[in-house]
Amino acid sequence: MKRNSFIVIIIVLVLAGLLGMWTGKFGAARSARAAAAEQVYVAPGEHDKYYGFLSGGQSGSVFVVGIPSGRLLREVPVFEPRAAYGYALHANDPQRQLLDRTGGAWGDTHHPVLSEKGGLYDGRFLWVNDLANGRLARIRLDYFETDSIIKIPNLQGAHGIAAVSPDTKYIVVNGEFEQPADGLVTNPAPYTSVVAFVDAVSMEVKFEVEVPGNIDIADTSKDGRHAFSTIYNLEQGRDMGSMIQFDRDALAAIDIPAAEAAVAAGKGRVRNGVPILFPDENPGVLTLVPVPKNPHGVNVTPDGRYVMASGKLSPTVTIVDTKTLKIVAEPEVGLGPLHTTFDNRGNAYTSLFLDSQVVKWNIDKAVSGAADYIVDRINVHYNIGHLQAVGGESMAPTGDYLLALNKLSKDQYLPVGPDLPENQEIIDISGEKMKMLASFPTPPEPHDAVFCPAKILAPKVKQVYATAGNAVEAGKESVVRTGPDTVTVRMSMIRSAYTPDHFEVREGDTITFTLTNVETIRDMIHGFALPDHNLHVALPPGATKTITIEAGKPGVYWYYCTNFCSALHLEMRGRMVVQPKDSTITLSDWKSGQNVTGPVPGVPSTGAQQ
Ligand code: RUQ
Ligand code: CUA
Ligand code: CA
Repeated sequence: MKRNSFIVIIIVLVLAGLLGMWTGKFGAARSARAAAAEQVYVAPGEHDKYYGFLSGGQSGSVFVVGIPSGRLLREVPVFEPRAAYGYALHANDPQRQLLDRTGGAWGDTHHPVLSEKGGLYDGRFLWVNDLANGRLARIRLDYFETDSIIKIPNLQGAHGIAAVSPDTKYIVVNGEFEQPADGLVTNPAPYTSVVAFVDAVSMEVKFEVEVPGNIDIADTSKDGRHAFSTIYNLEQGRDMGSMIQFDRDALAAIDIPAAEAAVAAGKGRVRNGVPILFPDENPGVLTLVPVPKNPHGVNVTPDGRYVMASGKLSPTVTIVDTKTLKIVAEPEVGLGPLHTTFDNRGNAYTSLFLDSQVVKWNIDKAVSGAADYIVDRINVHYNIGHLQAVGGESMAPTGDYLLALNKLSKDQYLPVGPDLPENQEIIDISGEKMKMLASFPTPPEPHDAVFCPAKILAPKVKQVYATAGNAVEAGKESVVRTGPDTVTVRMSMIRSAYTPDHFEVREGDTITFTLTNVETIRDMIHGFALPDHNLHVALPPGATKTITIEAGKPGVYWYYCTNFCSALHLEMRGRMVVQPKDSTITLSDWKSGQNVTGPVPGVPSTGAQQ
């Protein structure tokens, strides 16, 4: 009996011990998860600390996410039509025509770049490139709206872009795909590329500098002196095998004031309206620093002292002094280094594509030759391309969060077909060791990101559109026949009605709409969708849009509001009646209901449907 109870006590004690160990371990794991969750949790009604701008890659857009939550706040359409925003949808839309004229209604956006004042983000503009069609776009951040798109002449494959610090004098755009130096296909000489310097305000290409070989990624020194680019095909090869012959390619440094002086002195050879400077005719404009092998990312430290070229095919990062353009160190960091970003404590973070890691290393230690420059490594999922720490591209990194933009997500999300979402991971870099906090999926395919403090940008964002010169005023709407087969419709939209809510036209007519959302309250959007006319306009409060369409086949077409705006949203619709050409029915005025046209067929010379 005694012995039995002794055994029972032992068993109970052992079980209790095991349970304690198990709950302790589980509890620790759970509290680590809870702590990570806490760091990225933004409670309902609260706001993120930063705006994150992620390029949309082959989506042709820019994704705006909140950091640290990773919540998608907005997609800004740039090079592709987006029905939801009524953006560049209809063939007669000026924005659509601009896209068609400059290269097509799709794009491949890679590098979002923010405007700077004194080396700090000022929240005015964001630029993004279209690699595929050689374009540069600007988004004005008071409206989060694309306001300029240009095609860059004499250049193919607009890849790396950067704002010239500290005051965004130019946006530099690198042409990745080499071309015959004179632009003629008959020229058999080795192909070259150009770096284009685009005026950030006028969006004009001011000049270009020829670079022997190709140019990949861009950054600029913090003092406005140099534009840096990596060259991975110094061999000037025309196939992959010949692009990986040399042990060293180059970091190209363009002296901006020297280039400006040469252009001012008429040294540029003008092609397609842009002066091109050729380095052999303009010594001092271009310096090539030999760096190992097929380098990729190029990044200037926040203090402006160093520019770093990430090795890609070499496990090293090459650190170059921005004043002397001399290599000061070449630390090994891991396999497949692609891009580097920075915190505010003298550390660099390099993405390792092949190792699927972020490596943190100390810049001063690496430069001084100390053996212990590697501080930490963290696994990411998987095959990271860019990485970006908050403020890492400016002179004021914040050292709190880093975003890893991974190329593959494999097992990270529920399968949604053979094609998986891209995986973005938020890492806490505030401590000595990096801490994985959270991940979020995005559509394809963010290449790069940049972050702007909410306290800088949020106050600049407009609540409503400024009234355009051609805006329709409430009470002054009209339907006017301006010619035998042309009609203009000036229409206002407000909860929960269109004015006019019906009008008649004739088959064969061309109709020009001017639509104004006369709401004065932020977020009160009305849509205007017209069935079977490929027409959708979404108008934020105060906005006006003009669009011309063909009347189309005879019929009754209900235009309706696409944004759920009020309890009477479903009732917010109206009729466009298209009478057959040979109909004997007269058209009636939308206001009075009186017949105002002459006998049909034929149209009145004036005055119909005033
Ligand atoms: S670069 S592939 Cu941003 Cu790494 Cu375009
Ligand atoms: Cu207006 Cu729905
Ligand atoms: Ca090479």
